Amino acid sequence: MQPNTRDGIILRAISGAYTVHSDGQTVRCCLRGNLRKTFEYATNLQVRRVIRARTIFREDIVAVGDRVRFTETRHGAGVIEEVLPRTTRFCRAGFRGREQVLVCNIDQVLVVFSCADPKPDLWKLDRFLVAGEVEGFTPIIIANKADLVGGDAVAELFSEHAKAGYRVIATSAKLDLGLETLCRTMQGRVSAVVGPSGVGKSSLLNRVQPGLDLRTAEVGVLSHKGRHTTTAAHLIPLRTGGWVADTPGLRQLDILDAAPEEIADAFPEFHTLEARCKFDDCRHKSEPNCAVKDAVGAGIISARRHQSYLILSAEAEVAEKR
Ligand SMILES: Nc1nc2c(ncn2[C@@H]2O[C@H](COP(=O)(O)OP(=O)(O)OP(=O)(O)O)[C@@H](O)[C@H]2O)c(=O)[nH]1
Ligand SMILES: [Mg+2]
Ligand SMILES: [Zn+2]
Repeated sequence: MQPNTRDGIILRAISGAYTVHSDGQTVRCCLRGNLRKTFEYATNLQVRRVIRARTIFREDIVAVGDRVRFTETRHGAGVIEEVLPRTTRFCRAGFRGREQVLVCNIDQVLVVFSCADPKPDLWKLDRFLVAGEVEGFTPIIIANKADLVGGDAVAELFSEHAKAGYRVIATSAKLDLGLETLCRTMQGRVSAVVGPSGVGKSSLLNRVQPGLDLRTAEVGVLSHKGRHTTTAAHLIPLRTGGWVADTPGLRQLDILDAAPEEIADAFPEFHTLEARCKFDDCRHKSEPNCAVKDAVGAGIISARRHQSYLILSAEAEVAEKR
């Protein structure tokens, strides 16, 4: 490593300008030009000679959460020289179906939905959970705005998901409910906070870490929809240790289609049953002696979750043929 080269973590990445956190300090960085290129080298020569260079037209060569190596050019400014390999990621569907890394190198995904205002759309919640599961996470559900409905109603709203094995934490950013549990869950870990717009993601983080002053806005009076107040993902160092990424509210279209074979694996309540289906490649649709469908019939698996699985599988099959 060169003497003035340092390691850091990307807090923000906006149109080619990167905020890097290193040793408690933030440094504004740009990207070394050759990181935007792929090179082909001559194979028949002893010296390494570039025979072709291509520019990569991808926005996320560097994404929030990336570990990078940079050179400080002057105080508070630098150039990113190297992006270290990513371990995990959470993506959104980008322009023309291409995926965009929203945040990477995370340990856990917290999916925030509100109990009311906007009313929770459980079908959409399933999409978020599948998006997390296909990246290898078991998301934790944060049921925010619990103050608007009361304790029993919160449990009732998310009961299917609790039964499927998901951990559900009820919170209220308004009345400071469940915030200690949320803090403990985030402590020492790298978390991505995702969910639709207006559910209170930024509000929760403002309560968890006073002084953050993240922008928040009321949901539309008539539409009951969020206003997409947070516009870009960014990573925040937590005083209690760990990091958390606030992200923009995702619409249904922003959530990536999973591959058809990934969908069943993304429904944890199917896992132990699948081995008991008659056919090894059972899709739990119309096959005879399907243990998953039997469990639906017996009320062990929620019929709505099974329906959600069928919808997402059908969509994945269509997407794969495109
Ligand atoms: N009653 C109630 N209102 C809340 C709670 N949490 C957030 N809100 C309100 O919900 C609105 C939306 O909150 P935000 O924090 O901006 O929501 P967000 O999820 O960050 O939204 P985007 O940035 O658009 O994705 C604001 O008016 C908040 O005051 C809560 O626990 N209870
Ligand atoms: Mg926000
Ligand atoms: Zn089956």
